[in-house]
Amino acid sequence: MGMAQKTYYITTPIYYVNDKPHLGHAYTSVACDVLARFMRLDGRRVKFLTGTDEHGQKVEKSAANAGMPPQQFTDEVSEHFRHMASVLGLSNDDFIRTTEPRHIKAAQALWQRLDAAGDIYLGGYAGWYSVRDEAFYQESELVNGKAPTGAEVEWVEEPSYFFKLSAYQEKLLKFYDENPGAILPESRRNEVISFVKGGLRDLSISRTTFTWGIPVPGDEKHIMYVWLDALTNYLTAAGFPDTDSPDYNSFWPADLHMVGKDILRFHAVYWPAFLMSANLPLPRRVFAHGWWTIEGEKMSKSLGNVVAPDHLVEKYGLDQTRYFLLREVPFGQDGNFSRQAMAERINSDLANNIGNLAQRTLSMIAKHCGGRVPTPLHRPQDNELLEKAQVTRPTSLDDAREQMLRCKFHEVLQAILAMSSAANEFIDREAPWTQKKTDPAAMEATLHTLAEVIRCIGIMLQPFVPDSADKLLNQLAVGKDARSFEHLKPEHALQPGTELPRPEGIFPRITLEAA
Ligand code: ME8
Repeated sequence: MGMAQKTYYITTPIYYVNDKPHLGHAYTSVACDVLARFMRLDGRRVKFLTGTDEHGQKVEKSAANAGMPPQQFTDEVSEHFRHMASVLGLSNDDFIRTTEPRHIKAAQALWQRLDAAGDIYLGGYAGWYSVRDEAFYQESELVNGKAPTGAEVEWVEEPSYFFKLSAYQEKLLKFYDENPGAILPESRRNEVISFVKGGLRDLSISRTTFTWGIPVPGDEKHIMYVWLDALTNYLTAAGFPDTDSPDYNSFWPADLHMVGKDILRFHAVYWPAFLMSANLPLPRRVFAHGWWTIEGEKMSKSLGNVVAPDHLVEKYGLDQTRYFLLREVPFGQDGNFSRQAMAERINSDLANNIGNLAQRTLSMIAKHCGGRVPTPLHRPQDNELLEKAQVTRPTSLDDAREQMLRCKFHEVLQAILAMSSAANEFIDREAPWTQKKTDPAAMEATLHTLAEVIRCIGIMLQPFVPDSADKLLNQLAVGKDARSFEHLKPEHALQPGTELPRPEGIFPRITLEAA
């Protein structure tokens, strides 16, 4: 029996085009990129999707404010998100826009499935709506006349189709119960469960008071509620409604929908209910990450403290930015961005720890080993350190994989840093600068072991800091085809005598004044 290659389908939220990309969008996208790269290096066939959410009242209003027809407006603004993807070095395989024909077709096909299941009926909506949240609210949910998120609400009364969400309460609770890993982190999962236990009302899924959306099949006076439209993007990109297509068969259901905590309810309640109604498999996991503030303040246009991804990358470097975002805050918790924290993190982890290890080792090899990979001796102390470094012992790579599947980025990074610290202690203990005079063979052995640890660190760092890891591995003359996790194994160790390029610094220090 042939083993089919394992696949991994991961998605970012599709971002609203009313706004320019900022640190928050960059965060979600970088986290997904790291996972996508990790899974590829681990031998999986990956589909990594991102894109833009272009319909609805919020986007229509932004277009009107910009004095442009909505299509032209979305064409322009969605480019900012494509640009963000390239600035952040994202390895996305697709970029979806909800105004594309493939998506309109998929959203209408999903509607028809819900309808065929008997879950759609025509009624009238009278209640509160927040354009900023694109969400309906109960009178009882309002706080001082505003949405619980603080957004303005307006009174809406219009004919509307409804989805029988109330019929899915028990089925959803059963699903959460049977799939404890379907919503992470656990605290968020508990919030979702208590929300659903509190009772579900049928959901208004069409609008009639504006036109910027996907027409409801068979009743074109209605356009689809933007969240029903938007959530379908994940299916569209997997080839839906063609459920016989190779893409659909390889990639649906998605392995992970990564979202911010603000939009968990849509992904963990509405989306699985729609899919159950349509008789389609449910995504394996939704992870809701935390919220960033800037120097202790909420990010907002009025405060003028919105951090643009371009700016971060230009000022601190791409890899430094990516590293900071995933290392600074345990993933799932809220975080605070400050220039000081950024500078400290870059210096302590990248420059002083990993950078210093590479610098010391590679410059000694250049000077004292003729610029070639030195000869190992396999002493007990070498083996002990390499045991730690090579994530070859099945448990360690399994650990990293398990941590990544559960989005514990900071734990994987901590493990890599611990290897680097152990190697720095080894170099101090062995003192190759002394061995050079007393026992040159021991010096060579020490440097070989260190270079080998750096090779493993370089391989493991690739998903997080791809450009720097590439440079690091280039300096060790590791071939491009010898960098997957499979190559962590000792049989792929650096070959003595291999000529190495001239070393150069990879992780520069930054001063706080420059931050
Ligand atoms: O909600 N901290 O799009 P959106 C962390 N179109 N993450 C943040 C953040 C912050 N301060 N600000 C934004 C939408 N984000 C819908 C999604 S999906 C079918 C439709 C991130 O442009 C976070 O991922 O408002 C959040 O969920 C997302 O941007 C919201 O992006």
